[in-house]
Amino acid sequence: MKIKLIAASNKKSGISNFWEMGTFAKLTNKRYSQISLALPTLAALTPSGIDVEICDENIEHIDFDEKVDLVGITTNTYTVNRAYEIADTYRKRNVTVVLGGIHTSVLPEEALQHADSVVIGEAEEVWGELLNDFKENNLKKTYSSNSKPKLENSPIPRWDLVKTDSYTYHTIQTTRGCPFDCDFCSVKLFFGKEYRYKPIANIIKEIELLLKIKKNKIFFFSDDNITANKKYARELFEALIPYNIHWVGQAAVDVGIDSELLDIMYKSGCRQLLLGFESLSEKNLEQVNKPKINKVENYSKIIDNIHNNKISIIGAFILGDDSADESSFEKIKDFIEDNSIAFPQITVLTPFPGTRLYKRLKDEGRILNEDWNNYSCGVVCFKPKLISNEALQKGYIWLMRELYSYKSINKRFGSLWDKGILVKKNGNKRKIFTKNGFSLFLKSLLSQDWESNKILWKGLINKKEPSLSSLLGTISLHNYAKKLKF
Ligand code: B12
Ligand code: SF4
Repeated sequence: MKIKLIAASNKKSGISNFWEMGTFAKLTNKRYSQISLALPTLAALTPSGIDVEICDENIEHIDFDEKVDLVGITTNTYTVNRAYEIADTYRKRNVTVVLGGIHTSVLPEEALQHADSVVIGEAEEVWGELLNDFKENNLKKTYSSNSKPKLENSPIPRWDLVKTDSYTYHTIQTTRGCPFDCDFCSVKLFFGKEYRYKPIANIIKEIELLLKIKKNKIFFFSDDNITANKKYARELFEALIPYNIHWVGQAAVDVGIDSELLDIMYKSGCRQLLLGFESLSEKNLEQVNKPKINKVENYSKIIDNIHNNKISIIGAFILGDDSADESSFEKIKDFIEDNSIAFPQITVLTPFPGTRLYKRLKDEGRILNEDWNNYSCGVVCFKPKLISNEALQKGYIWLMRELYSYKSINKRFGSLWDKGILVKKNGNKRKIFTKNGFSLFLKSLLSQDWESNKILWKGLINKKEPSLSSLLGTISLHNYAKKLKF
């Protein structure tokens, strides 16, 4: 029996979003940032004796003519339309299709219009049963486990089947679940409140394996909140120290109050943290149920503390909450610049199906658009409360242009550079970018507006310099890159 596990391409879903990090991958001479962990995880759960193949449409074409018995496709909301197209193509060829992942778990009825079977929730406890049923020609429409799988016995993902050379990051998941319960988040809904851990010894084995496959690659910890349990986090970070890796991870902002933990994080190789600031309005943080961890009055102190530990920040802010008005965009811009947040991750509030946010907006008749291709966090799909949807869309584009203008980047990076956050403690330059990567990276940041994005992509693909003069400000990127001595 042969199984093919597929991730649908973002681009073919109509998404061109900086936060897919495709441009970043180009800068590191890779084709994409990282593989969807679902694929090597499912491959590892597949009993030996079954032939498994992994195909990520973000880095390769799908060979629909290849002979396979079963196709499994992973889904997020923003790629699900393309996943359905792939599923339909296979089914026309009489290949059995199984769908799984965060989107189809919430909308299995929608998914069943395109699949023979849908796995609802995590696959660990049902994938084996599904394969058995398939062999016996007795496939059920849906599979779901009664409990959240324990991660103690999780097999190491099948990295031998992944084309790791095509990705910027080695990706690892150490925990699942989140003790918090934010209104807009799919994670809590899917992985649950109980925080589950992989044993640290297993994570270390996985790191050793990945380092054998490729040294000097940055690690991306795909945990939603890697420091939710400080004791576990500390143990994990201490165990990482001897491996001399660099890593990027995601945490709640409360990580910034614990200087001792930040120090171990730096020593363990943490160089960048994605933090969900979400909003500068206490009222809104309360409405989205995030007031316990996010205290706006502490934000600047937290940021300084993290910077003092030589860790840079990807700061996530959401536009369009119920307290957002015309003045919100400028306030966020000023805050980000004043606090030197290197990589602002600005998103439009997006009512992902299944979340409390979706239900509330649906009940209030405020959902404007349910074409899942638009659920990329850059398109307004709902009616905001205090401003029009057009004003929100315009405000988003304005803010992205401002923050990724040369002037703003220069201000933020210049200040980080002066504080020494862009260098290692021992004085060496960070090796995150390839030699000419940094200037390309800045260009990609500058291309955040939708029109010039197209020009930039064309320019990169043809390896020609696109004209960015309207965006560059006074000093050229070349000079900027030189200042950074790459
Ligand atoms: C790593 C990551 C990324 C990476 C990309 C990884 C990739 N190649 O897909 C990056 C950083 C690029 C990224 C970007 C974005 N992301 Co993201 N990301 C994640 C994150 C943190 C981890 C994913 C992961 O590795 N999970 C671990 C695996 C093992 O879990 P899993 O995929 O759910 O798989 C299990 C089950 O679902 C099931 N399963 C899954 N697929 C299948 C298939 C079959 C056949 C079967 C049987 C079972 C099955 O089995 C698996 C094992 O139990 C998740 C949050 C999370 N915890 O999952 C968000 C998440 C997927 N991202 C999300 C979002 C919104 C985005 C952005 C839009 C954010 C933005 N600011 O722009 C962008 C999208 C850009 C783009 N166009 O791609 C949302 C998606 C919500 C939704 N409903 O779709 C999530 C859930 C985060 C959240 N807070 O809600 N992301
Ligand atoms: S803290 Fe992060 S992962 Fe947890 S529920 Fe809130 S947004 Fe989701």
